[in-house]
Amino acid sequence: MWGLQVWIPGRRMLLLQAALLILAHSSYGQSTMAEEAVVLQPPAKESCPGWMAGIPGHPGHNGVPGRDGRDGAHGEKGEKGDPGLIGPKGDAGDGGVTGVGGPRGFPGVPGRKGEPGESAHVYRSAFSVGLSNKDTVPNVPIRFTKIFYNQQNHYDGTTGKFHCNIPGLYYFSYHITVYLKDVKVSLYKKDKAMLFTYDKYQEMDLDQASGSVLLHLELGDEVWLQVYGNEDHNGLYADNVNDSTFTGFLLYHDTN
Ligand SMILES: *[C@@H]1O[C@H](CO)[C@@H](O)[C@H](O)[C@H]1NC(C)=O
Ligand SMILES: [Ca+2]
Repeated sequence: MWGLQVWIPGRRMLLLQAALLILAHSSYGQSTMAEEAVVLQPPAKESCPGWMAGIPGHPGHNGVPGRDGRDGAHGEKGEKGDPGLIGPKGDAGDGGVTGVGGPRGFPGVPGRKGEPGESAHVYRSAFSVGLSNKDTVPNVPIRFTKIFYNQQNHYDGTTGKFHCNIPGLYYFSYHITVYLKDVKVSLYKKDKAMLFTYDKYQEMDLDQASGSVLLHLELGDEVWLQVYGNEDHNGLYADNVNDSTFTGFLLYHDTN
């Protein structure tokens, strides 16, 4: 084509190029067909000139998997791992041996004065009384109206009886001046004579009769002095300078 390229003025040159282009294209197509035929042919065999190409066979089946290989050699020792979690708390250990006693400490500061206790007042019971006149009546409680001590008022001057407000052990005593007549006197507890005292009066004289006793009293028990017998044994006497007294007090209160 390039060899035919000569100078042709104007429109004629274009027409000639188109014709040549068509001719070249058809020639190329024939050449391609010839090449495909050649590819299908197996290599030529010199000894068998009349041999013809057959149909290609199918691909073979996959083979059976091979056996496992031998174990590999041991690898290198790995790096040390991270520390594990903290375990649970262990059991308490046995008690230690008692240590040696320490030195004596310094004396402490004295404490404050305590409040007054109530018991000291509650457990008080005492009386001491005397005759105010010599006109005592027999067979009834003797009324001692001369008061030496009767802070708790457990002795009743109007009845002549001591009234137990605190159960416990009590001490009682009496000192009687005897004048003009004999004296028979008893100490009573709950309407029962517990203690007896007798003094025989001597004429133109002045006698004393006395007695003392410990008695356990329950709450509400009453104790008093009383003349037993008749008017002949009613020689109790008292004046400004000769007393007849009756005394009692709590020795121990019950603790139960
Ligand atoms: C009482 O005692 C006094 C002595 O202190 C005596 O003088 C007086 O006579 C006594 N009373 C009686 C009634 O004896
Ligand atoms: Ca006597």
